[in-house]
Amino acid sequence: MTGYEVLFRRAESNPILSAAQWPYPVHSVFNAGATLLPDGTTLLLCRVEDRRGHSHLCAARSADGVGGWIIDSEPTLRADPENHPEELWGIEDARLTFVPELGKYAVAYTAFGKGGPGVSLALTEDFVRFERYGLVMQPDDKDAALLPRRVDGMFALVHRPIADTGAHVWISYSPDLRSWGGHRMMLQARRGSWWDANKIGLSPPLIETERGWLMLYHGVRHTAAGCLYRLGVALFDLEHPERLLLRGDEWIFGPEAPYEKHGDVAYVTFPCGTTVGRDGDTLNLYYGAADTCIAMATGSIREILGWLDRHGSE
Ligand code: BMA
Repeated sequence: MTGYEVLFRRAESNPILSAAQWPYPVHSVFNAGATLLPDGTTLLLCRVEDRRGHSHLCAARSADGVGGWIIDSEPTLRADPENHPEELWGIEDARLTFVPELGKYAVAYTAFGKGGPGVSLALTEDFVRFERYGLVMQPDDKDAALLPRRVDGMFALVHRPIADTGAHVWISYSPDLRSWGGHRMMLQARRGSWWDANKIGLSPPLIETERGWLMLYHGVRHTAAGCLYRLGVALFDLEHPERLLLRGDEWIFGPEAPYEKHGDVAYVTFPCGTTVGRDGDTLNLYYGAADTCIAMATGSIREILGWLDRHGSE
């Protein structure tokens, strides 16, 4: 009990996925992208780390999004360093967006190679075969997700480049998913003692609501003991997504449970995906816990927007 409003309730069966369940030897599973398939199945595209320290992506499917996971018997999407040298040290942290115009899912992921982490894009219809677009944002850049539809005729990608001034969230536009421009800063890391000072990044893909694009973002607090990864919320204009409408002052979710406080990287809650329930309001949040396992928490879009009205400013 902290006295603060609870916006996300953890699943009782947390962590819902961990290395022990994997059909082949893996070290850890975390930071999963999420989507709903046409038949209502929840698909998580999990980051799986092996004992070399390299990551690949592996799909897990569940009828109710909580249990009964059926995990691909081998890696679903592997790094391909021969054709994509930027993937030499693995691929990480997928964000999934279904794009109705294309009838395909866009997978935005971190490609890790000698130049540092960069943003790569792939399209898939079935999570079996993938059409790779390669690196679309040069290093150092990560935490990217495509918007589900064009804005003013252009595809839009939210991402997080690192600059001398800090790590802020940007948006870029493209007519064809290959050439990117129109770069605009969307959300700036705060300064000083704020929970989201100096380094922030997009967490799951933006969620389209009647009131705007809802962004859940992570703030990284650097402390003498290490980093704290927590979640905040902001709202952006539907037709001008670089235009900030409201930003919450406090974080709304952070490491509290034992599996979030203990693991390879302690005190990390790192969501890369959400699914929305049939009621159009229930938000299932899938997050990596302590870079070790995958957990889930449930909230309400309406409640988050209500909280933002009370705790948000421009
Ligand atoms: C970030 C990313 C995530 C990771 C987090 C905590 O920079 O690399 O993949 O979960 O750090 O270690």
